[in-house]
Amino acid sequence: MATTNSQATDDDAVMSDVKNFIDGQYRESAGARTFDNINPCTGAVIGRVHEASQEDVDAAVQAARAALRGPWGSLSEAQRGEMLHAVAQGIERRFDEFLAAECADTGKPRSMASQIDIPRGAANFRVFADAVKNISTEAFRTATPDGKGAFNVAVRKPKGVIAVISPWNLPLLLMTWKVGPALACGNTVVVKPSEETPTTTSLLGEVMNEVGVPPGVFNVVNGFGPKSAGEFLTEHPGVDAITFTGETRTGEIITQAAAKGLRDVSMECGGKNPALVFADCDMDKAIEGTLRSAFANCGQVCLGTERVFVQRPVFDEFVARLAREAGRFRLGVPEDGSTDMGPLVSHEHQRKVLSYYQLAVEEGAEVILGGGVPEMPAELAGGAWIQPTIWTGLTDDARVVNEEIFGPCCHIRPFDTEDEAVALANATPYGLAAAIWTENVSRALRVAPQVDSGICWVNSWFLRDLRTPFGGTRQSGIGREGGQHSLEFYSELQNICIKI
Ligand code: NAD
Ligand code: 6OD
Repeated sequence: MATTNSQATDDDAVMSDVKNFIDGQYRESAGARTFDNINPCTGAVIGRVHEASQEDVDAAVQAARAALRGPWGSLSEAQRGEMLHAVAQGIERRFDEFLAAECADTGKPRSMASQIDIPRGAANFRVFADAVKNISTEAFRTATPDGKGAFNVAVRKPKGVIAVISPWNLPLLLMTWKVGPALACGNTVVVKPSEETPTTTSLLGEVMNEVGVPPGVFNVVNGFGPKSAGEFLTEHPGVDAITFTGETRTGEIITQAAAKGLRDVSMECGGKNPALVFADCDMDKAIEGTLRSAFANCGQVCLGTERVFVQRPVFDEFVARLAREAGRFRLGVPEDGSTDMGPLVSHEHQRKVLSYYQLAVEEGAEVILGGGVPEMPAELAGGAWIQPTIWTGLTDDARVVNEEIFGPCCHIRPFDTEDEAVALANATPYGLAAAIWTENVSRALRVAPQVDSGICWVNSWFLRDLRTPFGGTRQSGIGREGGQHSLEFYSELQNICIKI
């Protein structure tokens, strides 16, 4: 057992050796199983990951349970808050390591990870460490028959051991988005990061140790979903609540697991998000915003736009400009400062996205841009590269305009009236995010509440304030996180009634 993740050498190449982090110690898998960590830019093996067995998951849950009763449980909110501020500083101190690990696992441009992923990893601890100090609970003075009365005071307590199941698209950001508030509320956590991108979650264990977070408060088990660490953890009776980010289908399976023992769930799932571009928009802003919302992170953002509806008078101009700008994207490796877009996360995901590119053609799309695999230099030929792609001309019932693809692509369709735009936006079983582009404030105020989504941006996209409610309607999820909503999910209210 070790307190740091070590490096394994293989044929003289230095590779990362990503272990489970249990009770403050890095541990190899009790089942001695490992799997490869692949760099999506090249297809090369860059490390090995120790796959947690049932025994490892049991040990992690047990450590988390014991830590609830240990020194962690006796800290005040302010003391926990100080420690979480120290965790944020620890991430910043080791910024370059987190950045390199995140880029190696995902292939995303450094420019993006250094401005969004890693800073948000730190901010997710700071914001909730402070928020927990500022949330009040209710109190009531109650009449009683003897005339003396009673006081009712609600107190907030940790929920217990929280299982955090996180995806691969924004690994550190989305994992800490849950771990930050969970720890701020006094819980302990067992995290199962995505098998595709385990490194930054594992590295966070070192920071926890460096700043003195007690052993067992933060645990990491690596592995896959079904019949692996994900299932072992979500089925574990020692887990009190489950917070999940990932595909809707996985969310359904985990919700069923959580039903055993009536454990609470927070589900942040998929989307098929619309953008509504009105003729009265600022076209430069709408183009710039849609370029980001459709193609940032190679289209692998749950909030991303895959359905664009453009009012007919500006439809041709919008399509031409978006295609011209997206056609200029430079695909490349994270370290190259001129890279606009990296690869998809894996060959498996590339196969899925390419199957939709093929389907779009079969369903009768006009391919305005892309539609296949780009030519890359020989040293990148093994990577999961994909072209940014734009379609028009599909019917409203086409699978490509109804199913989440999670790639750098969008379908653009014209509309005439506001009512038609709202109906089109809502014609989906999902309800995560939407963007409206208009310079008419009255229109924005009229349309936004009619769109069935957890978040609706007007003249912006992915503009985040961590105090605001975040989550989706319908198949995009259950519950809200962010600000006091996170604190509500990660804590239990107890009413104490005191008879005078
Ligand atoms: P995924 O559902 O395949 O995997 C997410 C996590 O769940 C991984 O850690 C995986 O190992 C684990 N998992 C899979 N099957 C499991 C099982 N049976 N039991 C327990 N754990 C299991 O999702 P992904 O491919 O990693 O991420 C992409 C998806 O996530 C997209 O659908 C995207 O829209 C969604 N997403 C949603 C949000 C949001 O905030 N709503 C944010 C990011 C991503
Ligand atoms: O910004 C966030 O807090 C958040 N949960 C973003 C989700 C992005 C989805 O890919």
